[in-house]
Formats: sequence, structure tokens, C-alpha cells
Amino acid sequence: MTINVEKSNLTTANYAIKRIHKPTIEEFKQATDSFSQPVIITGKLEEWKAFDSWSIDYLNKVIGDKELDINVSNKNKVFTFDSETGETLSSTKMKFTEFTNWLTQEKNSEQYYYLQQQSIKLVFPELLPDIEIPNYISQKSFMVANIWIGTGGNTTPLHWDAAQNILCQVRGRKRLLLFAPNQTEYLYPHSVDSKAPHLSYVNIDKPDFDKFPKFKQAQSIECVLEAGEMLFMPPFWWHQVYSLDQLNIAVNFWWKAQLKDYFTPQARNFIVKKPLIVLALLLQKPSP
Ligand SMILES: O=C(O)CCC(=O)C(=O)O
Repeated sequence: MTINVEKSNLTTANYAIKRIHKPTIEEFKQATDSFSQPVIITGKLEEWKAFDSWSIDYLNKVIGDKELDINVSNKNKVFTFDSETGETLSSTKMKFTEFTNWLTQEKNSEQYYYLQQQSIKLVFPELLPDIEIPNYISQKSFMVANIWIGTGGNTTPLHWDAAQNILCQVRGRKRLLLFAPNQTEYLYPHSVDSKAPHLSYVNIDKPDFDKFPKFKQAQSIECVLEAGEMLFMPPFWWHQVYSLDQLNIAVNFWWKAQLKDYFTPQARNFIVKKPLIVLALLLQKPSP
């Protein structure tokens, strides 16, 4: 099935993200309509060493007492940003083993923890042999591989990234709500000049329709990413991510957006208002 992102009146029910099994690069390009539509890849992640070995015991042994920045949730178990104010939410220093100990315990406080978006190369180089950069990513555009370790209940709020993304689910499942770039007009983005221009003001779990009436028209696509699956998300697609299950581990790979991606509704604002930033992003050097 081809996903037509121009159709904005489709409902979640009849609009699913296609799953493709071990696609070749050509098949991937075709299924994503040249890197512009989301798709779920099955059968590839099972080939990683991480898929067999990443248990809490293994990670404790390899990573041990390394001290890390762990993000702390607000009372709704939302991390990184407060969608109303754009303020960054807090983080704390914790030893890895302390964090995994918390993950395995019964949780009765409102405050949750999430090891979010840590560069594997910089923070966990010992894990590099366990993962494989998917061959759909061009070497010259590759930016970073991040690890995400958390637990059911954790939510990453609605935002977009100026990068192509493959989110690889190693343990547990994630539920995602995606909104195509053409839904931006219903999502009340923070201003391009703000601290968090990639964030929506809408709390989509409890939308305030008096403040954000157009959100009623927003069409999302929902998927549950199972362990062993990889989700390709094109740049500037809005996404909110809900972790499920007690142990949730994912790795995401970001690589540079293409010039054509900057002509989608949200990104166009950046071309107009922040052309130098866009130029820097397009010309940035790949990770060494
Ligand atoms: O997994 C998450 O909690 C968020 C992932 C995400 O936002 C991303 O891959 O861009």
C-alpha cells in the first residue's frame, strides 16, 4: 500500500504504516517513496548481536557503574520538554546500575527516569560491536546513533527532528503517533525563534480544544513497534512516543535531511526565517 501524505482526511483506522521484510536498498527506496514516507522494516534487527544479548545483566556487566545523565519526568511521565512552556525538563546523575535497579523495581512514585538519546559512540562505545548501521543510510550523511533505555509509561512529547531517522526497537515495544508534515497547521508549533521550535504546544493526550481548536482536524497514524522492528521516519514528521513494557531499549540512527525535505510545511518556515541554520544543517560534516 502506498501512503499518500497529501490526503489529510484519512483516519488512523484505515491508514497503517506498511511493514516490509528485509528490503533491499531499492525496495526500501520504493516503499518510502524516496525517503518521504514512514515504513516499518522487519527481519533485519534480529541479525544484531544486541538482539540476542541486551539483557539487564549483560548491560550491567558491560556498562557497570558508569555515571550518566538520566532524564527525569514531570508528573505525567513526559520527558525532555514541557509542551506548554518549551522549558527543558530536568535530569539527574545516576550510576547505570542504580538506573537499571530502578527499572526492575515496582514503581510507585510519579517521577520516572529515562536514559534518552545518548550517543552510543560517545557514551557507550563498548556497545558499538552489538549494533549495525542499517545499509539504507548513506555513509556520507550519517550523523549519530543514540540509545534510549526506559520503561513502560515514559512518553517523549510531540516533536519533529530535522533528520532522517530509523528507530530500532531492541527490547519491549513502543507506541507511536505520527503526524505528516502537512498536519503542521493543526499542531500549534512553538515559534521558529523559540527555545523549542520542534515542539507542539498541544498536549495530545488531553488536548485543550478551546486553546487549540484546529487540533480536532489533525490526522495521526498510529503504530506499535515490536522488538526486532525498525521504523523509518522521514524528517519533519511529528511524533509522540510512548514506551511500553518493563524494559524498553531502542537505538535510533539519524542522518542528514535532504534539501527537498526543507520544502515541507514546517521546515519551510526555517528556510524563510533561519536560512543560515538550514544551510549549516545541509552542509554539516558526517560523524567521523
Ligand atoms: O523513543 C523515544 O522515546 C523517542 C524517540 C524519538 O523521538 C526519535 O527517535 O526521534
